[in-house]
Amino acid sequence: VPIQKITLHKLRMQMKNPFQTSFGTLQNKELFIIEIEDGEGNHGYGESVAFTEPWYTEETVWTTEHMLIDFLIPLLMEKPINHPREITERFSVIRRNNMAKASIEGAVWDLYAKRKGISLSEALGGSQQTIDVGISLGIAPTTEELLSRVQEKLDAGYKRVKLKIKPGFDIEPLTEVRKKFPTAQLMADANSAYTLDDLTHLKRLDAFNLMMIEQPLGHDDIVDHAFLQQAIHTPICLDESINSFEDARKAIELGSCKVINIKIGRVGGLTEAKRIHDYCAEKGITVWCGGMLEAGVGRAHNIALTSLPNFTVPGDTAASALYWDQDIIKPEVMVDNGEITVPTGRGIGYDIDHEAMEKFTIAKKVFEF
Ligand code: OSB
Ligand code: MG
Repeated sequence: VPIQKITLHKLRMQMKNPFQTSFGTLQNKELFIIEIEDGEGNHGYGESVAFTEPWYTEETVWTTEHMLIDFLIPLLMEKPINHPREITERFSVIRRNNMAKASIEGAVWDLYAKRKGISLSEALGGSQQTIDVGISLGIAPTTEELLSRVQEKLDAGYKRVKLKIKPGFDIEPLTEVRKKFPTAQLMADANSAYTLDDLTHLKRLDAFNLMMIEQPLGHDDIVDHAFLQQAIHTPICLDESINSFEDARKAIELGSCKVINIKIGRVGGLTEAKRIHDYCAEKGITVWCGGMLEAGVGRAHNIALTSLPNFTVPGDTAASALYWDQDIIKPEVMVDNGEITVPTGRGIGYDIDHEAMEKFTIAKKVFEF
């Protein structure tokens, strides 16, 4: 894969609705679109997913920029690569910084697929032509407000509703939502808001017939989660705790979860994400694709990944219009009756809306080779 030019487009985009989790509220998103050109007219695109503050993982927009400029771009350019799957190993001399790694790895995968004239889905080995879509709802100001948001999303066809919970916003909203929607596919995500001291409290969540509870305990824990999984019936899904294939293998071996939320950025790229997917298929562990409130390029990568056969549970990658007044891809991501049609065009299968991208760009850096 020849690389002649790399452009880092730094964007600032305002979210349509502030997104509240157990650790804070997100209103503005800053991100990098990484554009890689082969000098033969092909452009590959990747998106960075770290937030401006390190509350989800330790990475930020700033550390992403530092890693890309000072380490990852020089490493990528050190010697040629024949296939994007070689990048994971090339980058392994850099500890962690998975979101920075994934942002540029994704751009190379897109470029690779475009050069071959195939879709990113096909390049990854995807087999699903349509994927099921769920929605992640932030913590709402009131239970009434939450109920109306759930109603709206179920009416729109979303196949699964995930509610963000935290101590003080859990039993009551879950009781009300379950009462009003007795058969809805429902789950909860705590983003590490509890500890084993809350064991009795967490056992009460079994009453709500949830598909799973996501990351109830420590962001870096797999031991306490294994204990908790023994004590509750609701399947545990790990998000923050799984940052690599090795993390997944160990969590599965310990019995820390029955489900894994795979995020491309969190695990360091598409190659590692696929490896976890394949391993989970072998071990009978359910996987689904999480979201990081992405703009269109990141959304497109999630869709391509989700086309792999073991993504059997609706993911968090919803329609562009739920997040943005204007997205940076054409067409934007559309959800029809709770499904997204996996694009069949070259690479990510969506065109960049250059005008929109320019509008949101706050800085740009170009590297020519
Ligand atoms: O824990 O999955 C999470 C958003 C930001 C940070 C972490 C998470 C989330 C979501 C929303 O749940 C995912 C999305 O809609 O893109
Ligand atoms: Mg989560």
